[in-house]
Amino acid sequence: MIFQKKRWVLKENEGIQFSEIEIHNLRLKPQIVNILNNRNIKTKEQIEKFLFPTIQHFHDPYLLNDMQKAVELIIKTIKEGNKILIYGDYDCDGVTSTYVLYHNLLKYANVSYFIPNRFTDGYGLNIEILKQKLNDFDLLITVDCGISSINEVDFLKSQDKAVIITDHHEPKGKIPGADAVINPKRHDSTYPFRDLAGVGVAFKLLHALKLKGYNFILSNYFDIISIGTIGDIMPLLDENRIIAKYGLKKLMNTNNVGLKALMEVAGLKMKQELKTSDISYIIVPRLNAAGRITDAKMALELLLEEDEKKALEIAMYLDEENRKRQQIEEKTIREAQEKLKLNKDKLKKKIFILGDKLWHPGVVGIASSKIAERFYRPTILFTELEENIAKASGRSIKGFNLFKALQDCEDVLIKFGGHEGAAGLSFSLSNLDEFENRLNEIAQSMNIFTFKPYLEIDCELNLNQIDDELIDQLSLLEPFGVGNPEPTFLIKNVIVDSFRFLNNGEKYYKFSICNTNIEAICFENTNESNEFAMLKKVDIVGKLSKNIYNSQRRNQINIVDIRENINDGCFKDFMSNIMYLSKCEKIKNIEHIDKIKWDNIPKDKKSVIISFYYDIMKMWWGFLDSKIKDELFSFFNDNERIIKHQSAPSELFFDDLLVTKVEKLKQFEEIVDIAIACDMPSYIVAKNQLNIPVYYFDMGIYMGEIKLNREEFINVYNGLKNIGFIPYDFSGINDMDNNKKMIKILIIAAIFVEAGLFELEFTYHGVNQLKILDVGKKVNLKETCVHKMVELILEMEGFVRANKH
Ligand SMILES: [Mn+2]
Repeated sequence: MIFQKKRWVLKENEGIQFSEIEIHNLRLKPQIVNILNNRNIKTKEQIEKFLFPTIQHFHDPYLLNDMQKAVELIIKTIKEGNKILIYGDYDCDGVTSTYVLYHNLLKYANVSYFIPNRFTDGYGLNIEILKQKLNDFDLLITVDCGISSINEVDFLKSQDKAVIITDHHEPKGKIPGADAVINPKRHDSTYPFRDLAGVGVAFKLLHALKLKGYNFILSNYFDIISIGTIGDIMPLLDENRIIAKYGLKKLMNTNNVGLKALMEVAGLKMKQELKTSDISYIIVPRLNAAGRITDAKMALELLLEEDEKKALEIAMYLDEENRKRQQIEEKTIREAQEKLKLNKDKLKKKIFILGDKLWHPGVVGIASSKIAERFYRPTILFTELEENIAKASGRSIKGFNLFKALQDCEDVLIKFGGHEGAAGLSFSLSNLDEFENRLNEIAQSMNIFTFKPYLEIDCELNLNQIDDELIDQLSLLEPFGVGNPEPTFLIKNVIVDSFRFLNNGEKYYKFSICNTNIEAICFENTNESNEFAMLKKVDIVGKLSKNIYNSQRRNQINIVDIRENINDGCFKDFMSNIMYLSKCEKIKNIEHIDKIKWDNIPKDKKSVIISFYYDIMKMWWGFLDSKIKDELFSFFNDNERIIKHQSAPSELFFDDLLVTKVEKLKQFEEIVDIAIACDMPSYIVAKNQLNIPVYYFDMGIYMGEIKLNREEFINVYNGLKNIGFIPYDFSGINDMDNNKKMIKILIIAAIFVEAGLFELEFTYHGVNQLKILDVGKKVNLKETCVHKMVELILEMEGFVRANKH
């Protein structure tokens, strides 16, 4: 059975019926209105602003604190012919910020720039550098840095320098004593939007100057500004959405010679249309590469270069640096994963902190983001540049504010800074354990679901609601990115037609959807190819797009997650469980069943929970409010443990695993400490398979209440033979409880199958007879393995129940 990989969370709009809204002569479909509503875009005015952003929607730059002071100071400096130094940063945001401010001021001012070297100068203002450059400037303007440089600014003031800080990093209490501090995240800020990138703040400063009469053609820079904004993973909302929308358009025919060269080298030149992902996965890594490996100045030089031939050379150099970066990064990720696998204790932690002397400080940031994504854990990777000092970079998951957590650990850190989702820090290695414990304590106090990967779904659709108009209207929500993800839809009860794998090595797949012109395609690797190839009916979470081939349009669902429709798969698994069980050996010493209660389950141990009946009961009792689910999960929820189903990937980082297809049990032996069987069949399987402690947890689910009797065998046999179908509420079985009835029917049917009497199909409603087989001789059903195993289970359960108290 194919299970979903993540928890599916449908954004709820309970009871709200969305109707069409007409804007700009366009009748917006109710699903679009629903999605916008989910994203807090509710009124007609908000919707119009969102779908049709224009530069008129930019906020007044003078709403930023200190903007007036900063502008006056710059005008004064220019008038007096004094020198300006722009102090930037080595990442993409820092480089683009520096470029945009420098390139515009160049027309009016005596201006120079400085991009620090990540390895020799470090992030932010550096006093040694400032000392060296004292004669080169009268006014220093920071971009994308400076908000924590209190001492450095004090030093500059003591040297009679004017200082303007422009930054977007979180201020830590006191802000520097500069002449002006422009940062939308200032605690006293009343600016309507706080998520500008460093380059966005630099743009606001230029905008403010423009309003004072400087002739900057800022629309020419939207491509560069959008690159910095997307590169710094800022949410594409409000002003950032305007920047990204115009930036992507501008990028198609940029006037920047260097950028043009870079796009050519990276293979973007041929594209008909550019997406946010082209910026984040193709352009940004190349602009960042030099700063990660050697020196970011080359990235800035590329943007400043006006000669096509030279620009191409720099672009090729950056492309090569990017390749090097990729190799170093992949090696780091591999090694970090090795460390996790070798250290089970680390693996069980909510927060990962890993380090290695040999790791490259330029890639620990991206490597940590990959580990965070793969394991769904906030991750900090560090390297050791100076003796005993860890230089680290961390990335978080949604809902865990890394910056705040670091703030709570401030006393064991040397330096830290950043945002909710990403941070840079350094600490003494002697504080490593203390730091790790403190961070994990913070994590332990949080809701367990914070650490459980989930998939947010915008809206549920019927297949017949997927049409050209809906897909075309969706494109109005672009550009997608952080803060405005591409909408995902839940589509249930999809009948799979002509399933095929697309290539051999990587198991991408594709199928048509029965009775529609829609195709579903998945670019995620799947390991369980056999199970996939047999898919019949599925529920899908996916994104919608159109595919035009030979001027023929076909609508497409890009699968994000998929599960086999519970109706079919669980019967298959239950039958395979019974068959598997019947081949297990008897347990010799049944007097020694190790019973365990929830209270006694060791909290520091990772466990595998085995439930023979789970899926089938879940189906029968309903998917969400099943009794068994509540019981099974109550302990784990109460104790903030996390359960993951056997079929989801990266089981390594879950505290507890749930296995319902018992033949798969063995493969988890390596990564868990104990096994907890929730029923007797599971106990027998676990005892047969595992070399770790196996406990029996009595959930009160007994096969013993399902006493098989001769009359019922005959009733089922005759039903299958004469009518060809046995419904699960079959009156030929005397039990009142429908669950027990169903399990009884399934077991009897399994015995018939083993005895070779019928070919059967197990469906949602009951058992279907496909073929009556000719056995030729009288069979003794009691001699079948299934029957013997049932007898054994009854015996063992009887023993357990007799000794219950
Ligand atoms: Mn930045």
